[in-house]
Amino acid sequence: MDFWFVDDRLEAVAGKVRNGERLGLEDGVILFRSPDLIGVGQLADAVRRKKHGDRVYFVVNRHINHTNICVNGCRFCAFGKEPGEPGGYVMSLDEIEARARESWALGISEVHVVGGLHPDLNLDYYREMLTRLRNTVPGVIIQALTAVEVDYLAGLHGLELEDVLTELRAAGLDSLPGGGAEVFAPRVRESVCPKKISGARWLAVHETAHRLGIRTNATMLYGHVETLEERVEHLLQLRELQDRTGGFQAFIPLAFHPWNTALEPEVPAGTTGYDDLKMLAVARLMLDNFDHIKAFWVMIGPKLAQISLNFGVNDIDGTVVEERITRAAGGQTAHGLERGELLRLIRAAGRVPVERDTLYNVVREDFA
Ligand code: V47
Repeated sequence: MDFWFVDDRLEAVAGKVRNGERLGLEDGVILFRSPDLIGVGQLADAVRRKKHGDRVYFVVNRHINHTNICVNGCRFCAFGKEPGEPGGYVMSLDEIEARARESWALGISEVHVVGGLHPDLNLDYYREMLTRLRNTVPGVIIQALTAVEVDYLAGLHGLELEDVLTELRAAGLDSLPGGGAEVFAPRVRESVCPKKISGARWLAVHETAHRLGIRTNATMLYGHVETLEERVEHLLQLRELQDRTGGFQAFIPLAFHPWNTALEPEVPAGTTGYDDLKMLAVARLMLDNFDHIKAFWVMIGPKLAQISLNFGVNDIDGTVVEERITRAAGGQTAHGLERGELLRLIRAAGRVPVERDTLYNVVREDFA
């Protein structure tokens, strides 16, 4: 593996990458601090190519954000509304079913359901939601409820995490999305989401899911008050859990959108393209035991998501449709992308598109 660096400090990290040695905290910080974006990208791309060759995954999916009512009041979130606050909504189960049915015609293989912590929505509501989705779109994988929502249901009913997850799975849940991880460092959580479960609890929910055979994703919300060291520590904690369970499928960095949030005065601007690519590349290098690094085009734009295919990324998520969290915080990207557009982006990067389901089973790869 030949690399060409502008920043000589990358040589030591490159030596480890060449030998397949694990990177540590210091390496991660060197990578983040280096101005040599192309150098870091070369390293990440080499790792990506070894794992996936030319294949780039995407999914035909739809998001459903069933309620924005939330008792957590996270300062980075423009989507959530306090109970009783104007603008709060809850979708009826009929509405949720209708949304899933409408997308069924487009050939979705995944529905992704995430919402706020609504004090009146209990396990019965979620059981019925999942059962109705399972019956409405049979065969479609249901990726629903973040660790934060699972923990909330456990608290509401005085149940163990294992019991809640077992009930949800029996009703139709296949996989947990990666939301709610934010940045694990207690200092950061205290500042941006003081009411949210701790990083340790988020990891415990995922560990329990993995033990039950439920595959999950992991995220990190970056570009607000966190330090580069805190970003790397977050990645190391994910890597450590993955060493023990192997239950994570993909890591997805989420680019903070400050608009309309309580953090906007403190963090008035969004992430830069440079930081977005660096974040994805460093994740690819640190998370050596994760199969997939996914660029969420809704947050970084389809063009940068396409470029990120040269920076360690092997998955550009999906058609998405109707994701409301980013839009509430000022996101300007389209409401969804067609399958044909995802194919075009991947092919124009010289790669081979592979349509997958949530669990990375191949749905289709023989595109004309
Ligand atoms: O948990 C909230 C984040 C997450 C903002 O698992 C924000 O495949 C940016 O987790 N700016 C929900 N981000 C979305 C999510 C997700 C998305 C795509 C794929 C997957 C997956 C998971 O969005 C929240 C929070 O971390 N978020 N507010 C904001 N202002």
